[in-house]
Amino acid sequence: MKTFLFLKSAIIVSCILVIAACTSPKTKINYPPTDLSNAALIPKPISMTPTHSAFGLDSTTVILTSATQDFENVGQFLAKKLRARLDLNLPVNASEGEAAERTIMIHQTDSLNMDSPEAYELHISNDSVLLSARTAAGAFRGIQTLRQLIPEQSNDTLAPQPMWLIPSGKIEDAPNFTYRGAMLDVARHFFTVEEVKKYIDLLAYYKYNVFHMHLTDDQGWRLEIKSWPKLTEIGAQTEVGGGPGGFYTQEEFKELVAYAAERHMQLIPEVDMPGHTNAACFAYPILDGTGKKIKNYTGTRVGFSTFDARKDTVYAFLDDVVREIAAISPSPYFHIGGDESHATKKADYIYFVEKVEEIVQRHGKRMVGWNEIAQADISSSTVAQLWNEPHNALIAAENGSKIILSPATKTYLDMQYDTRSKHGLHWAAYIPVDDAYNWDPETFVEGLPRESILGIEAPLWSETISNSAELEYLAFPRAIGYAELGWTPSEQRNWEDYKKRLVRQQPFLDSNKVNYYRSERIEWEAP
Ligand code: TNX
Repeated sequence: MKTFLFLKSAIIVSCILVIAACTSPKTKINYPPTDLSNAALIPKPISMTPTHSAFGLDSTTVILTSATQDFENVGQFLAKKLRARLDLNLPVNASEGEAAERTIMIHQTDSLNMDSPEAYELHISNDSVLLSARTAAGAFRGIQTLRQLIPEQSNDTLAPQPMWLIPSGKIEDAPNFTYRGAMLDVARHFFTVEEVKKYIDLLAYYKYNVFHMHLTDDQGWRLEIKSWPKLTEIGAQTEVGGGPGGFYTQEEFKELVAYAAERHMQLIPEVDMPGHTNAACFAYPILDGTGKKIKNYTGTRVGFSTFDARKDTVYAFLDDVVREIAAISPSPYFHIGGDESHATKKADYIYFVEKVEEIVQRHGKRMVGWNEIAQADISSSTVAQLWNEPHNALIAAENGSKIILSPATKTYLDMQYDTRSKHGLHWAAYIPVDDAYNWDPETFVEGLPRESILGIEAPLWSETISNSAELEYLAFPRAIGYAELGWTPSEQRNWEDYKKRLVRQQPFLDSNKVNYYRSERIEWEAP
């Protein structure tokens, strides 16, 4: 019986392949469904070996996984996405699965050619898809590749039910950088839990593994701190332009952490200090170091607020804040901001950063800070995030610290595309879609050794945006390019080739109602 079913499915797939090759294209460009090397994968995998046939994904397909819960969860995630997109209800690890004629097997193995924990291999043949990975994170990255390989249209010609042809062959893949992040500023404007989740989910599709939340700034404090309730009772009620603001309860924050973790992304919380602290000082004036009367702030200036770096109460406060957040944040990192503290004396700034590093470490976390923190005597486990000062990144690297690359002129998602952009700023640069892609993180900072680079991150500051549509206008399609800069080695990146693959993200972006910017430098197909 099993052999018969197998033969039947092989015959159906072969007939469909012949018909697919002969029928006239429904869309402008027809990509042969069986040529893996034509697949529009972003980020581009390290190696692809086509075998010029296809796996027919249909309602008889079953998903099987290694027995551990984390691998089973990856299978469930795939099933959930296929249900939503294709209306296919594929069972995961159902008992009758063993006898199925078409299987997607997600399997743990220690013998892969590449040693990154996020490495995976995909072997796609006529009757099976075998996804092998060392860890569930690797399997999860492989699942994204598989999702991207499923064509928009099913071939309904001969099979009794719709069938999606996935090109056969072998993919071996692993990331170039271990850290591939995106940051969202929820302080200048508040974004709801649902809006944040939507962004995280889109980033996961492109294999991001870090989501950094800029939780506090002059205009608002966005996370409940139980021991200092006025931070949100008072400090969360404002935002740029005078809107109502908002904050996340600790339960909601945990929900976001779990949502990211389900996508094998860590969520890094940032509490910006000693500058960018007007909202905190407005809630608790005792923290203030400017000596001025504090009012709430809904403008967009920077560099006017500071904690009092010489006051014990400030460190008692920070100990509570870091303790409460560390308790609900599984990420090994805690981001202390540290940027643009123009209202803090230099000696006070250095003293402050060193004291806060101790607090962060006492609560079991590694500190991350914007490049200014390299002025202090930071420990080598601390990470510096470059945004504007290569010399400070070099100092930090010499000291043994790892560097996250977020140069404002290349990676700032809040920079406008061009002079006609509806949202965004342009103090660092205009960043059109090709400029965002055409640079090399490994050589960007002269003299910075490759081994000092942890990875790249694209920050999205929210002075000019306040909802998902505006966020997506700035983030997409540029964030898709940063995904490839973080994952694919530079020798394998090429703008002309990338541009063609980017156009083919359109169905995914449209079906997910992503308000991407239709840059004229990309030949989008008519909607
Ligand atoms: C600089 S970059 C800032 C932010 C602003 C951003 C606007 C950095 C560490 N600080 O406070 O929102 O420019 O582009």
